Amino acid sequence: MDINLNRVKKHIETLATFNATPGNGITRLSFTVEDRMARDYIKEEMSQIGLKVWEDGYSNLFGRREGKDPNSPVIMIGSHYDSVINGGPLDGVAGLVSALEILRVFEENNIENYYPIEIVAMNDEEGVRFGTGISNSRVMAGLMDEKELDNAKDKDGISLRKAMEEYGIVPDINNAKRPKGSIKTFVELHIEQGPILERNKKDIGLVETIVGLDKYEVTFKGKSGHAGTTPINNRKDALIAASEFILAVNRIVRGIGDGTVGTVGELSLSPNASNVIPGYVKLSVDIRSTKEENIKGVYKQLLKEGEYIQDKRNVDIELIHNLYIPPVNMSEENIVLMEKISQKLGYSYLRMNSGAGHDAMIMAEVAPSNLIFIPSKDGLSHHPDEWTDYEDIKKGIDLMLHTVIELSKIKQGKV
Ligand code: HGY
Ligand code: MN
Ligand code: MN
Repeated sequence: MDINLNRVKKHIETLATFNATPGNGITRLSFTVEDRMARDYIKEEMSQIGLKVWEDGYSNLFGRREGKDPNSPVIMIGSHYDSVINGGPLDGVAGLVSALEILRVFEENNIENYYPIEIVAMNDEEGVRFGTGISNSRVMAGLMDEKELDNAKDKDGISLRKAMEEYGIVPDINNAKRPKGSIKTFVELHIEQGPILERNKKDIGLVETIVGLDKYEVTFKGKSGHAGTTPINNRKDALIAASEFILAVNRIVRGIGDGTVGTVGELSLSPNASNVIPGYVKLSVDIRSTKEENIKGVYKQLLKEGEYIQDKRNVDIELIHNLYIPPVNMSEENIVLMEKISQKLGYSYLRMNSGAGHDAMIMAEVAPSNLIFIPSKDGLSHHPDEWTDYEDIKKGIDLMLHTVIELSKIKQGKV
């Protein structure tokens, strides 16, 4: 029952070619031509494995291996294949190609599964294009409001709904919502995107908690004006106010401590001319912590800081919440199972938390969910040099294969 690493390599290398920035990392944003090319490739592979292939009302792509009991809840495996801008070839893709390989091995070895097994390929986990993210799993969990389809817009003002329609999908998020109890468990293999496994020389990370995530955008409305003739103490300089706010994010997060992190990753200003005082700035704030009170604490302090800077700089400041997901625990029962299997396979493992957000944190709302981490070289991710050695990917797939075999068996005595 061997994993075919050449197949896995081929998938990873081929998917990397569906890329808007060849030569500068991977850029494959949601509902773009690169997304379409990757999706067609994944569909083809699913059909070749003999899976039933379909898309739901939100464009989630599924490949189903029927179970002995087709009406029982499904074991769902998979990940996302969209990327950040100039990212790496494995974020999300490693989990998706692992799922494809696992069902290929099931097929080749005619492994029996009582519960149906579904691969899900998701294309809007990162949220880079529309600013929210993990939307595929939020729709399945019934956690996406219809309004988001029209409110979420990309930098050209194209709404999520319009982009989906141009992509060939008439969105129907009710159709995509999975009935309670219809998913038995969700398991996702993912690169760690951090240095812990490599530093501790461990093969596998068994995630216990995924950090909570708070994403908001902040706008600064000042007044543009002539850079030469406007006296320095008579300005409403939006960029000065934004700069003080950005430093405050870092100071407040450090003050909260406890592993809390905060990032301002996006910033746009207008009119963006060297001889004009910036009249408008918009920036993103991304706060993460394993403790909800830390995330809320940062938000509370930033609201106060915004009021202070607003008065001091005479610039209107507004914080607009885009997305909030509380910290979530993975299934302990499945972690214990994976510990046993790792021991049997002779793979070293570490229980750990995830500082990155994943679809598994949403799927945990509807079913026991788990994340299997594999090491990231130099802990690097969201970067062109993101990498995991194929031997390490193989160990992760091996663990996941045996875990899915166990999970898809009917428990003795239960029919
Ligand atoms: O942002 C994250 O944590 C994930 O990579 N989307
Ligand atoms: Mn990811
Ligand atoms: Mn990512």
